[in-house]
Amino acid sequence: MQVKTQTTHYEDILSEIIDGLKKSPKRLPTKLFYDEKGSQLFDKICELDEYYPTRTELKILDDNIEEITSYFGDNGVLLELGSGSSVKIRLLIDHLPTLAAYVPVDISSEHLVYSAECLKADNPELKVYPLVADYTKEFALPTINENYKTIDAFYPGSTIGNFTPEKARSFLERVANTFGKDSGLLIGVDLKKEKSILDAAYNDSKGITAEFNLNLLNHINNLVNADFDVNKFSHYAFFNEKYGRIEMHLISKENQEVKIDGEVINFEKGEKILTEYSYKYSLRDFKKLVDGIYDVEKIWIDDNSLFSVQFLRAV
Ligand code: AVI
Repeated sequence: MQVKTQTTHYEDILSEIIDGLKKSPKRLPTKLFYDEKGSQLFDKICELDEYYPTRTELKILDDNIEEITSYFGDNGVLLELGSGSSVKIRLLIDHLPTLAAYVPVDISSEHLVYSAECLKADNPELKVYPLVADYTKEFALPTINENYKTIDAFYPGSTIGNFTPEKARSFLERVANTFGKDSGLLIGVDLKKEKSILDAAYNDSKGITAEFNLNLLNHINNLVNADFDVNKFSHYAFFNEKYGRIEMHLISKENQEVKIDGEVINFEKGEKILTEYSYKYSLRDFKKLVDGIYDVEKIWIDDNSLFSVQFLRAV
């Protein structure tokens, strides 16, 4: 199994970090949650009682898998954007008997390679083309040495919610253009709901989400020669009803300065760094978001209307 890597350059990451910290309010790139440790912590989040999205999406997929996979093309390539949970993709693969190739795309190479190898071990016939890439930017499909007729993508977990609506729309536009008219996109979209359920999902009692949020600083220390002291920051997350989004921040516990590749950044006690948005949609708002890019062909939701899985077709 050959792994293709489309690297992001050190200078680009460094300037993304420094530019974000020079903004007011300060912010850091959400994608930097996912080093090896961050990916493991995210896996743990997915198993938490309070974090309903993963198990709800999985149940929707499981309950409707025959119908869902009937929307995929025969002899197709299946691309997974952010190859997180192998459970969900295994479910799809098991119900796509004519699948020509599976292309998992992820920014975290260790996690990607490990999951791809496990999948391959259980499905020796499956053609797997792992691609290490930042799919939030322009990326090229790896060369696929199989005959295939269609390309469909899978974008689970409501990761689309981690973009602002404007950026989500331009991202989906790029995906639709890359894979072409009539390509399908099976996407998980988290729905608006009671604030207490949302607040609890991002402030779990075991503190795993806090650890995940703080680990971003460790990752940056390792990545770009920075000296963040993780103990001097705390986790803060809440549902902002006005904007329909979870906001995750790190709060500086004291006045402090942090050096990043020679550059000094000052923090005041109580100052926040925005690390993540997680937008929640109504079905109507999401349809509006993709209007003119994708047709919404079918929507599946759970009995409590917590989460939706939608099959979109590029127009
Ligand atoms: C990956 N993404 C969809 C998760 C979310 O719910 O926005 C990331 C996450 N952040 C905190 N908990 C989970």
